[in-house]
Amino acid sequence: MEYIKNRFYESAMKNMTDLQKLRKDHGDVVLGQVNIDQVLSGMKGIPALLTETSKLDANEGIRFRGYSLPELQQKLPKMDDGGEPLPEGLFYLMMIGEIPTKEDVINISKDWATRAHVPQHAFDVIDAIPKNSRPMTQFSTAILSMAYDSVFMKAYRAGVNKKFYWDFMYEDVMTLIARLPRIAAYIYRRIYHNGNHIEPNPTLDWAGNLAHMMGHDSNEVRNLLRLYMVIHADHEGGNVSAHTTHLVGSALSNAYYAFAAGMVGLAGPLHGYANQEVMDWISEMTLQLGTDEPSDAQIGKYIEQTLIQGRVVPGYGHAVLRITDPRFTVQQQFAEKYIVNDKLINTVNAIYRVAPPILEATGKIKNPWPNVDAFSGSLLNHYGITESSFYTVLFGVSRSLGVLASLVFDRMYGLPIERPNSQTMEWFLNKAGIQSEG
Ligand code: CMX
Repeated sequence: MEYIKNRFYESAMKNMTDLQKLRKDHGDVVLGQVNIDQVLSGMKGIPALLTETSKLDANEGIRFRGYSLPELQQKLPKMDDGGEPLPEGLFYLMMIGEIPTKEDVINISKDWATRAHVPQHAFDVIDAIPKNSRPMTQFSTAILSMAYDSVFMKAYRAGVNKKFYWDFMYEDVMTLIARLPRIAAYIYRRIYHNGNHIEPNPTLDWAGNLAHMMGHDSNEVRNLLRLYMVIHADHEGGNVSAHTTHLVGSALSNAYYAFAAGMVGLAGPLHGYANQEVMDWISEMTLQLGTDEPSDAQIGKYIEQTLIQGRVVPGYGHAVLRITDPRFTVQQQFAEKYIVNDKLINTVNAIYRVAPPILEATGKIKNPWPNVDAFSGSLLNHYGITESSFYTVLFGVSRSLGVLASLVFDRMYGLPIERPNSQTMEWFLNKAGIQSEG
């Protein structure tokens, strides 16, 4: 729909003058100092990226274009009263910077429905991969296989002027987002339901259709997936999936390449795979203890054992946050609203009581509080989506909204190829004024 594209163009163009002014007249403004610890601890805290879609505050959590998650639950359009916000609305907000009307959201839903057809070769590629390969392997490979369809790549090869790159990137981004629920559901049904696939229903919203195609088609699951897609959509620009998508895109790789790379990053256990790890860790605990209703004392001992083994407690800690992740809290509230007495959710809540003081007492873990992944698996599990090895794929479908919106901004702003400077150990030793002891 040209309407959304035009609105994006108008709103993003307003920033172009600022961007040009910043680069031309204020390029020498110093943004801060970088110390050795920041570089050697994963570039934490270095302001190095321009990302419009969302901003993370260590002590408050994520804000999308200025709106916190509870505010978005209030303000974004919903399918029905009392339901959860539609991810289409969040996408609109990230792209345009304004809360959409219900009509805007329906426009996006319809646009995505018309683009949702997945080419047969993507299914063939999935089917050629061993069924027991990781779902994220199948997901990222299928995304990569669709690069064949990239209109950006074709336009680039045809020599289109760079000022129009954003337009072709927008087209690829919209098409790719539209196709992801079908790809994800296909992988889900292939692995866990004997390839018994469910055709899409184009009258449903993006997340509702995903619930439908996965075969978990109740109103509550639709609402859960709408919420899930909103809360996982973006976490400013520096996290591994967002940064990777941006970095690969900076080489003018198309959206399929860039997003597939971002998804491979999301698949790591310190990032999106943590949602499965949480479930595995709890399963191991209940198996070892011989009960699915462990006491706080038992949980505490298990956490200590995990730390002694030199493993991480999955779902806890964060590279930026220094509080309980609001995405955790929102899911906890969803459980309180809809679910009565689920043993796994009780255990997740008990871990939340027990883990923070133990993690804090180590003296080295900077954030002892739970992140988004600590809760999500238990909610999905409650509604019968018990296949935890699939959970990171759901995270990936959601993450497309933020990182692909950012990719359109990147091409709109004409951001250049990313190329930070690297140094040898000798250089760092010289800077520190010390000699090698090796
Ligand atoms: N359990 C045990 N140790 C932990 C820990 C946890 N949950 N969180 C941090 N630590 C450790 C680190 O491994 C590090 O140890 P070393 O000094 O021995 O290397 C030390 O505490 C300091 O780490 P930090 O500065 O507090 O945390 P980082 O920024 O390096 O890492 C994160 C952040 C999320 C990778 C880390 O907290 C972690 O591994 N958590 C568990 C995995 C997880 O839940 N990841 C999901 C994050 C959200 C997401 O992206 O989806």
